[in-house]
Amino acid sequence: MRILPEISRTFGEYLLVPNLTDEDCTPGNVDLSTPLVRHPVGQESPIRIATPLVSAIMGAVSSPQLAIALAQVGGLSFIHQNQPIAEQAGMVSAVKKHKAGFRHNDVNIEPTATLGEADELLRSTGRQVVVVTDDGTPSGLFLGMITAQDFNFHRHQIGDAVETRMRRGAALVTGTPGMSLTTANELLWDSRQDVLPLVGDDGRVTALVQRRDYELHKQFSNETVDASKQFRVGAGVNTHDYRERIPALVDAGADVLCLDSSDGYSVWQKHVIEFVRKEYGDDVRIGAGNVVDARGFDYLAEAGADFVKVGIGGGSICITRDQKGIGRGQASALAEIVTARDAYAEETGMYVPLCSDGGVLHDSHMAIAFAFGADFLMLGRYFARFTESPAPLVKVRGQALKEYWGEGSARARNVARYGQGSELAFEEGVDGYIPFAGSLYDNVKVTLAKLRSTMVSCGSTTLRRFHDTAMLVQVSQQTFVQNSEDIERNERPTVV
Ligand code: MZP
Repeated sequence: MRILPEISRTFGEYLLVPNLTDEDCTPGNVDLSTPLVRHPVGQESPIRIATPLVSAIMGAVSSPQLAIALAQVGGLSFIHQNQPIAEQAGMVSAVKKHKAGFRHNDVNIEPTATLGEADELLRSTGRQVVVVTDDGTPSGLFLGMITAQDFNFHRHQIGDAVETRMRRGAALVTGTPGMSLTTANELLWDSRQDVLPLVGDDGRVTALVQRRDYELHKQFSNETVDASKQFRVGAGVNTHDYRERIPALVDAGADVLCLDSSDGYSVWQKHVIEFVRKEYGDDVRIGAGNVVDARGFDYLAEAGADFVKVGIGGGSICITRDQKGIGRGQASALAEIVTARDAYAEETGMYVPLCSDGGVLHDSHMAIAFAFGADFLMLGRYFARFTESPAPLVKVRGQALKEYWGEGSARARNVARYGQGSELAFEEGVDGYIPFAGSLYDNVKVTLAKLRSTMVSCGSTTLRRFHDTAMLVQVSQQTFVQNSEDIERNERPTVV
């Protein structure tokens, strides 16, 4: 038996102390891009992502819809593996088949086409666009074209969208199905609604898109979309059926794989990585984990993992620490493994990125994780709250909630990740609710603004420099006590 000399610490126990902010250090200059997979020191990673956030390999989190929304803001999803191989591969190919961005050549609608015809055409292309009409049918009054995601969002927010006539902004734009697309575009434009007509190279109006989606596309498409104009998507794999699952996922177009395990310091993970190298060389990239100390990192890095995932027991739905007594505070685990990663890079010339998985309860924790040296973060609760997650949206006493359940819960029964042999003898996760937060785009935008602002205060415009120069301080036990006492005694101002 050995007792580590340090206390197991989590993100909430630290604060950042600002560094000098100079003229060049502005939010607009902050570059959040990060390497996703291993690369020789001094060279670019073959896969970089513009936004250092990936979605958890969980049934409540990573669906094709969420994967597309996350790719549109520069991040990446890992489609979960707790489902039959064909279904998972189908989800991967659904993301790959989705037309990345808004390429106007995809849908050639004549400006003289009627709204009814435009609607038909857009629907037939399978694009995520719906036309909302007064009476729920394409033949009724035209109110605007919106993405399916937003349609669902409004439905849940204000009840049935059709009945309430979709109050988007102050005024509804009404037209008739016989109205020409050009006129409808002009109407929408004049109404100052958040919708833009998209004009092709030849000056023809070819589609209506949301202003924010268009801006997003312009901002991120280069980073997110590889030469084939498809969005990137990852997929979880396990140590049981990998001989069949991995080829199916590769065929479906998965850009990167990740071993999905609560304890990745095992010979089984090494076997899977060996299988990938033997079958595909470096053409298929695979991350491994989860581990919480340098021994685990070294083992997986040496086995050839393309990135290593850190974290045991820190997930918001996780009860592994109570059930099995296993785990480590996320900050402590990360601190030790970041040192191991940098030592490994120095010794071998190979940089193996670290993914910090779980334990992010507030946006500020993301900044702390990056200050500790994480290359990117895997998030479950954060993404499950959004419109685009596959988790059901429910109303409880008037409050909109999303269901969120752990992979080790009785609901998910993810035996490959949590089982003992072929069964789940006990649960390691809970099945609960989290407040619904709206669209992924709106939330990620605010989160990234916070992160950029923190980095500017700390005098950094890249994640690497942020880590290299960050100064962290531990908060005292008294701070926690005082905070909760203040809240209990109502000594904090309340929002009115
Ligand atoms: P969080 O972002 O909700 O805090 O944590 C998400 C992470 O929790 C996942 O990426 C996964 O590593 C872990 N997880 C998923 N299911 C369970 C469970 O049932 C779990 N215990 O711990």
